[in-house]
Amino acid sequence: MGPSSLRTAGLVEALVELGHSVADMGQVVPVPGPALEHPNKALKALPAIAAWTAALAEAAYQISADAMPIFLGGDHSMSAGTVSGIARRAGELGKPLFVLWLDAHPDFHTLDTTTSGNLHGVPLAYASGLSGFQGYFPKLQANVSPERICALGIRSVDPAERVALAEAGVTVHDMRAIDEHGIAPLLRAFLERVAAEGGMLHVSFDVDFLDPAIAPAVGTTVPGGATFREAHLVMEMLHDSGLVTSLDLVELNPFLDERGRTATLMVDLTASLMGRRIMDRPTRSY
Ligand code: HAR
Ligand code: MN
Ligand code: MN
Ligand code: MN
Repeated sequence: MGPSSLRTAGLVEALVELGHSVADMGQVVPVPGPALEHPNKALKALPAIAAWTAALAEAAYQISADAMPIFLGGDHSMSAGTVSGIARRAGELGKPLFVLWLDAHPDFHTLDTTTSGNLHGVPLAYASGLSGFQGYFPKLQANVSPERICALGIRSVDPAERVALAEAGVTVHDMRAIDEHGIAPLLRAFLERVAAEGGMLHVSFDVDFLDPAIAPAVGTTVPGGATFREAHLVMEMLHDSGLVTSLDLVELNPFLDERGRTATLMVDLTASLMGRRIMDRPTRSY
């Protein structure tokens, strides 16, 4: 339902109004695989997520040949597919891939360490090439180097994730760092690294990056998230950088929304990333 709600909130129209040519590719169709037994009995919907990962990785690889894909979700487990597919494309182009992970959570569990068994908690670890996915998720054709990942807005981390993030060398800017330094210098330093290496940049935007007061339509709200202005500033800086080559919009659950305000905000934030300026923003009542 998340993609439908982003469409209804006018995502395509907003991008067209900014002068972009947009093709709505519709729904990716996963091909279900066999049932999979895993020693971690908590894992939920493992065969379905593995099938989605394969289908989305292929779609991401194909579409990124000549367009900037925007992947609409849906559960954040979808980024196992999108990021790995984009990593394959980057490898073929000989460019380093960077990932900006905008989220309350780092989603850095392996199949062995997740205790909730919710596979939206694992995509970044899978796409980073961490072990423990072999035989269950599709074999990775390319991964993102963890030192090229910046997780921004983090405020809910499980103990196993904390250890794995440090070992892998992921840059984590939690909300305390944002409070203390401001979000702009943290993002700017990362963007300078991407530019210096001539990299591609995938942005994975989980709705729960935002404060629940402005974005209630997500199943895993965590207090103390990014404000309206922090989020728009991130998007505006990303636009000005000219570095973003692919985007995920994930975890939107319209059943939890209030009069579509979260969907509308996600569309407006995407418009900022794609070039809309404050002075051109439509008048809205919030
Ligand atoms: N770390 C917790 C778990 O694995 C919570 C994960 C929540 N993740 C998302 N996406 N909603 O960020 O269960
Ligand atoms: Mn989810
Ligand atoms: Mn997430
Ligand atoms: Mn999250």
